[in-house]
Amino acid sequence: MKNFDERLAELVSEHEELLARKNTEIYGNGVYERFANPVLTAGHAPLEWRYDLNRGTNPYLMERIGIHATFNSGAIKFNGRYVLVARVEADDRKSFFAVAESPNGIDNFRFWKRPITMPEWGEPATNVYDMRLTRHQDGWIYGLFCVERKDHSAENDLSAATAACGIARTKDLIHWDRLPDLQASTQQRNVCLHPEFVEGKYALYTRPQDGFIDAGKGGGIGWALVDSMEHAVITNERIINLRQYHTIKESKNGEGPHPIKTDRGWLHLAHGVRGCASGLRYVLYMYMTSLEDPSEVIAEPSGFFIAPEGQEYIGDVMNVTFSNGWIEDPDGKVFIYYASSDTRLHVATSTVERLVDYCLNTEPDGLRTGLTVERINRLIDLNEKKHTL
Ligand code: M1P
Repeated sequence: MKNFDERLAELVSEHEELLARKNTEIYGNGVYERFANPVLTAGHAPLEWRYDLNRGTNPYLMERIGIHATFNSGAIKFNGRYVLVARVEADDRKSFFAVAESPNGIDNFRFWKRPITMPEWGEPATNVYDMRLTRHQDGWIYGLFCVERKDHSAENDLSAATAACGIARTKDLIHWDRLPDLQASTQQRNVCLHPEFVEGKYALYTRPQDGFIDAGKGGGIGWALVDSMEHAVITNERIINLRQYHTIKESKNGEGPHPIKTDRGWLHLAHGVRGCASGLRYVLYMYMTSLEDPSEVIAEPSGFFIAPEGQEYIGDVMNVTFSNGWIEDPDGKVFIYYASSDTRLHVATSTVERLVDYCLNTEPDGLRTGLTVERINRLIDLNEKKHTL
């Protein structure tokens, strides 16, 4: 075994090499580009979070706190930097939030010194995760996230839990004011705050669910207007983006980050889930809503936008792509942060113009195989005409 000093020097240099690693574009399908390396991995967690670096108390330089995943991250441009609020998960299965920033959005992400100390509200959470960040018209940056607690009505079922939407707000991403959890008649996960007031109220994308895992009767992505974020109560909720049989969102779906405003409508990124022999498969899809009424769907391309590829299939929870963060630059470039298999975070890049083209010019799901073949034939006909021109 190497001595303390040799091992420490090696750890520090390997860590720095990982953090400084350049990312390169590897694939483009016209809609977006994918990159060679994940932007955040468990290995990005600072050594000070994991090791007691003191020779006297840790002579073997053992890892004292294991971090095994950094994934589903909220994202925001903050002080000119690309900033993520990542879900970091320790080996004990508890996830927490931590801020990482990069100068260019595609590599060199580094965590801030300490994870976020999120104040508790009500019964302390067993787990918190998947923060959606919204810089709201009211001047605050809001973080909405899932709060998991033990389901006390089922004491003998050790996996029974409840999901609620936690709400906090900040100006600096360090100090957070915790507000009361969203009051709703169902469990809620994947709740996201729209950035503008609608009819003078705060607008929420919701995901009502019957149980902790099952969306059940909860038919899809919901929409609710609330008077205040200091006491957010859902009194009226309607489903605006439905789950449907034999689609990529047959079992569940959920809003990703808050939508991006364009001159053709609001661009939405969401995840869809279906069941198959290997379990649940999570993919990303897009849809657009109207500028006049952000709850009215005006376009939804068929199928998935991003699905796991290669190493992305493998991880703590297999066959999952999930996103709760993207950043739009002033020049229209979009950085889409998506996680794979609840293990690591990647980036894909596109532009507002291309994403609008994708949404408005990709046909919706015809919901039966014959229509898919018809669509392909129409495209072949179009291409034949082009060759005879
Ligand atoms: O494990 C896949 C995802 O499962 C949940 O998403 P949903 O509520 O739509 O099922 C979340 O726990 C998410 O964090 C996780 O990535």
